[in-house]
Amino acid sequence: MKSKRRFPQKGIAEGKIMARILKAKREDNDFTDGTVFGSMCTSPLEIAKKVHSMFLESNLGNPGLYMGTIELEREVHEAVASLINAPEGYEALSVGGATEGNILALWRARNECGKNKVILPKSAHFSFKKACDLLGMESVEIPLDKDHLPDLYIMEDKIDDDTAVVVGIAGTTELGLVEPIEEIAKIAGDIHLHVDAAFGGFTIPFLKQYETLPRFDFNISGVDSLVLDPHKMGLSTIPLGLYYSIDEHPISVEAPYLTGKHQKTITGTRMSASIPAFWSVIKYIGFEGYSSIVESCMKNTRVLLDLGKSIGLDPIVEPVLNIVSFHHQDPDSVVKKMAKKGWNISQTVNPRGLRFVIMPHVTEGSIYKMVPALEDCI
Ligand code: 0PR
Repeated sequence: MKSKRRFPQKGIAEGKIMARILKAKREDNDFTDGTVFGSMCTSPLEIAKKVHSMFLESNLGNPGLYMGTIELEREVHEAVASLINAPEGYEALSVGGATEGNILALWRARNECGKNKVILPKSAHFSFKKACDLLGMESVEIPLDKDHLPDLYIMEDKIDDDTAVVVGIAGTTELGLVEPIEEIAKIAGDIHLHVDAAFGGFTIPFLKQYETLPRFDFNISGVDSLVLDPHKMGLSTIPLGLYYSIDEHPISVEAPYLTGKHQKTITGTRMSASIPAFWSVIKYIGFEGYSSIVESCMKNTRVLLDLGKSIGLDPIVEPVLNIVSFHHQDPDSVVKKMAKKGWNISQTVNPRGLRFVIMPHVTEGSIYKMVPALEDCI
């Protein structure tokens, strides 16, 4: 049988290539029309895109060749450390996103104590399933209470001598809830406590009512590691997650022929352009810029909450962060119908419902346009 040769034999003109590339680009969502309500990522700030494109060759897997990027990384780590109250002697690693950060946290916790159990609220992101499978760890699922927060009595009961790590979430994927990390820390005692702040890490610190929200970061004694994602509410380019630990961890692999000599992240050659990009975002808008963007997302969240109620939808919880989810028995069909009308929304599983992430690209105007379509589909 003649083999199908898909690999181009001869080069073609740039014009032809760009025509195909532009077609593909047009077929992608680019967030500008405000139709995407199902994404935790958004359009990075223009300055981030510009800077990102200047660092395409940087590879912090071999840091000695990229001293400029390394310095910006150090400054990013320091700035974010102060945002999340990381203690003196902390260790920070730039990773590909919270999935890699969560895997790293479980890997380190397991190797530190030689134990195998992961205490995981039912609300945890599916990246922990990947982590447990990869690491051969056993997850013990903690059910949620009537407020959709982990049942702390059951959590306390399930923690035993084989427990390696307890997980708490600051900004749950489905409902945007901030779990009671302080109480979880008390229950966890000396056991490694890892906080997944992928979404909440760049939202909670900027909220006006920050002081009244449950604390989630290294301010709480007992938090050992934490991840947060610049490529979500950090408003920067994909891919970038930040992993923090209260101290330097000995786990590393020798990389004798590279300039760094050791690697601590899971990936070897790794994204690096996102670091200068994120550096430029935090310098460009600062704490005040983030606060006003987050507050505007919260205002729009309340707009959708009220409009949703006005068409008969029942919110699963009162939103704490910029995610609104409404009860619905058949979210799958609504998601499909909405997609046909050009709206991307998402769904929750626990409990079943419709989920809307109110990122900065979602405007009040786009909410007012989307809701009539939603009313037709529910
Ligand atoms: N932890 C939490 C709490 C999360 O919400 C997510 C991702 C992760 C960890 C994993 O983060 P990475 O995917 O960055 O490694 N939550 C979103 C989700 O899976 C990610 C997402 C982003 C989905 C953009 C869709 C999208 O268009 O739902």
